[in-house]
Formats: sequence, C-alpha cells, structure tokens
Amino acid sequence: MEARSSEYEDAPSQRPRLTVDYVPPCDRGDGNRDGLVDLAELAALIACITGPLGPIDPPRYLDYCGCFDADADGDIDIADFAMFQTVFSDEG
Ligand SMILES: [Ca+2]
Ligand SMILES: [Ca+2]
Ligand SMILES: [Ca+2]
Repeated sequence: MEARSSEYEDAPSQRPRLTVDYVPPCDRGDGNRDGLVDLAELAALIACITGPLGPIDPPRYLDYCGCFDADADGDIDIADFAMFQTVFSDEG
C-alpha cells in the first residue's frame, strides 16, 4: 500500500503549506515584551510567586505569570527566580 500521495511530486510549489504562528507567553521573562527584563518584570514576578508547594492557586495565577514559570512546573518559586536573575537587568 502506498502511503504517500504523488499528486504534488511534479509541482512542489503547489504543495499545500501549513503556516503556524506561535506567540510565546513571553521572551525569557520579558513579560511586557519591551525587550528588557527589568524592575517591571521583577514586580510582576513577585506578584506571581507561589512558593514551591504549587500548583498555583488559579485566582492568583494572572495571565502573565506563566511568563515567569521558567521550569514550567506550574509554580513560581525560587528555582524560577534563580533563572529570572540570569536575564534580569536594571538598566531599563
Ligand atoms: Ca520588559
Ligand atoms: Ca517548582
Ligand atoms: Ca516553576
């Protein structure tokens, strides 16, 4: 049984294309996407801190909190803060 279709093999430019636009929640801690990870993000991160006993309490989990969950384990704790420090800059 032939699993592939040969319909487009002679006309590669006519092959169907799938374009996926992925917008990440933020760029390495840059919650407001201004290109800087500065005091604005530090304040936001502090508002999101849950401690290590997650999971995050949903009412406290603001839209942007996922931005600071660097290890993607559902909480914002010291491990996430440690990673935040590696990208933090107060030059903003
Ligand atoms: Ca920022
Ligand atoms: Ca954790
Ligand atoms: Ca985490």
